[in-house]
Amino acid sequence: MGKTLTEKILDAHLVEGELEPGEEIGIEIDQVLTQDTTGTLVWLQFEALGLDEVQSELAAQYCDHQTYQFDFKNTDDHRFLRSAAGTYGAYFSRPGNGICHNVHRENFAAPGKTLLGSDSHTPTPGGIGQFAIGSGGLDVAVAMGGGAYYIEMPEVVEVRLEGELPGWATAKDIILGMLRRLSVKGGVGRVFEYTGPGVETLSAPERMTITNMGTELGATTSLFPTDERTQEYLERVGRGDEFVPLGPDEDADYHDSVTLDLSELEPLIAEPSMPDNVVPVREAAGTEVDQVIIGSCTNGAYEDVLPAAKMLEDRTIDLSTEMIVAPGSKKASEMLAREGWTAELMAAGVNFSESTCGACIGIGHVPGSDSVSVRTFNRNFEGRSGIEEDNVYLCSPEVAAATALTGEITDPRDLDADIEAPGYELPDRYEGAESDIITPDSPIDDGLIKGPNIGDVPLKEPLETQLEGPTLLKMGDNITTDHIIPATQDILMYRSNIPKLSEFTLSRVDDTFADRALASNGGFLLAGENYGQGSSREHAALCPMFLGVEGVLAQSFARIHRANLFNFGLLPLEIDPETYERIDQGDHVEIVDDVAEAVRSGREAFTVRINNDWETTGHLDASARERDILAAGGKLSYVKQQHEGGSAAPADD
Ligand code: MIC
Ligand code: SF4
Repeated sequence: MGKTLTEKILDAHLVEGELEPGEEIGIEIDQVLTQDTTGTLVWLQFEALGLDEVQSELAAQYCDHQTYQFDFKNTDDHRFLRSAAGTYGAYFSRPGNGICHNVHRENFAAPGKTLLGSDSHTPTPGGIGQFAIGSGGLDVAVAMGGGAYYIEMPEVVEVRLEGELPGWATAKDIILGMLRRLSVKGGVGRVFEYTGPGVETLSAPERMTITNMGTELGATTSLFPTDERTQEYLERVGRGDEFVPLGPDEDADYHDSVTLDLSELEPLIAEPSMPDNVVPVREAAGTEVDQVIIGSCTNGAYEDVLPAAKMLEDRTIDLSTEMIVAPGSKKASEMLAREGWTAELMAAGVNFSESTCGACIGIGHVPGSDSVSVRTFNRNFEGRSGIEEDNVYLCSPEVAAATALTGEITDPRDLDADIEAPGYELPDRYEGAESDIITPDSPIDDGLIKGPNIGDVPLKEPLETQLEGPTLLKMGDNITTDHIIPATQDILMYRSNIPKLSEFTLSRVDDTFADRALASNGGFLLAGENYGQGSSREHAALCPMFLGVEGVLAQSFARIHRANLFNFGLLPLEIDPETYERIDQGDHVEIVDDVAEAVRSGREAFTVRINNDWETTGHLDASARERDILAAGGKLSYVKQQHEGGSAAPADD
């Protein structure tokens, strides 16, 4: 039986385990990326591990999330990151140079290589055949130190693309169509491999819109084969020599297969407040819109802004609607400016932002109260835009531009006949100043520069024998990391100061949580399905740990967050729906038996006693390595122990 492309790349990087779905495998990581809001912990952990030089082929540090530097703490973080990149040997992309995924794909992403990034949209270059995965920062620190990355071997699912996109349908509609079909849980434990005749109809950047937003399906990653379209892209970014032909065997054995006929697609839109709340645009048409934004790592590239610019050329946007364009990279900004498109957009009434994540996480351009915002982003989780009861819709740049023209959600097919579908066009060459990437050998920094807000990473004691405490909070399904540790400006500046950041833990669900958790000296979180979906931010595990939370009982966990819980020594137990229903907030939870011993010995079923009254079972689905990490009180302690035990490379190696 032939191999999938996933199996081929993983096979070439395998250092431990077998490529059997569900089995834990260790893979070698060629490239790592990190960004400003997760990167500070990455480097603090790299330092705490006693490592002194980047060991992976390439490491890149981006400053993209909080580039407005509203507070000196953000600026200090950026200076610290530059000093860390300089000290340890990573590339440094200066604040404002663009979103990590956009800058990485332009400069470093390479087919056939593995990439690990402390950002959940790291899978973006899957569109050019790179096996790219998002993870918590500690896993990135270890991989950067030369250690393997461990994951459960995912099921590989074929997504067969037939036909060709009609007129106004775009790559964004392909991934929105997938979300409509499969939901935000549809990709958990899976890799989506795109195949079929429809693949060659899509350019590399279009493919990267799809792989970027595969994260919203919960997928481990998404992957396209490479072909002339990949080569064309690599040549235009000036790295044609990095092209490698890659694809699955003809008789590859997929776990499952989904077929999507591109010719049947139409413009789609995700309604508030979940990326899978997708309907055809025509069903939402007519809704009045206050704000339109084109940008983000999904649809902020040069090729994404261009169609909107063409649609708005010599026209003006609706007077009651504001429109902002935030190009994904400074190079895209520069190219749009040099070609005159920035001026066209400005003349149409559009405002430009620097290249940043910004509005995607509620930093700038926060929607007004009781207003509607239409964005080309990938996430519209409630409150993520910076206002609690927001109404954020997600769509393609074409739908966004049509909407800005009319002031209401508009299917571009209903625009005046003189506005034609602009199509999708790559520049002949991606050209711009190169001065915003500082190379590892640059003599700028040697030695870490820490401002007063940059603290240490707290460590947890080894797992105790007795675990008991109250159910501190009962939550529903699909709780996101934006609920656990929001990313808005007021909070984001504390990403390097865990004691302070912890005060905001779960504040969007219950603002008394942090105080109650600290006062209770231990306790548990209770949640429904897909707990911790969304971002890779390890703060969502680290802060509850700092507040004394000992474990999470949930019906299921999102992949990256589950790994982060192990990494910070929190016990993740799966419970069934009846148990979830029966336990109330405040109920006393006791894990019966010697927990540390049971974890170490491989026990899967744990007896959980509630209120000293009734018992149920919680399941721990964990590899031997994950159990050791948990028992040690988290991965930092575990790796240090191993390191002290004589291993030269970081422990996981
Ligand atoms: C996001 O899109 O939620 C973020 C902000 O990029 C996060 C990273 C973070 O929390 O810093 C992610 O996707 O991992
Ligand atoms: Fe930035 Fe938004 Fe992309 Fe996250 S999803 S990397 S916040 S643009």
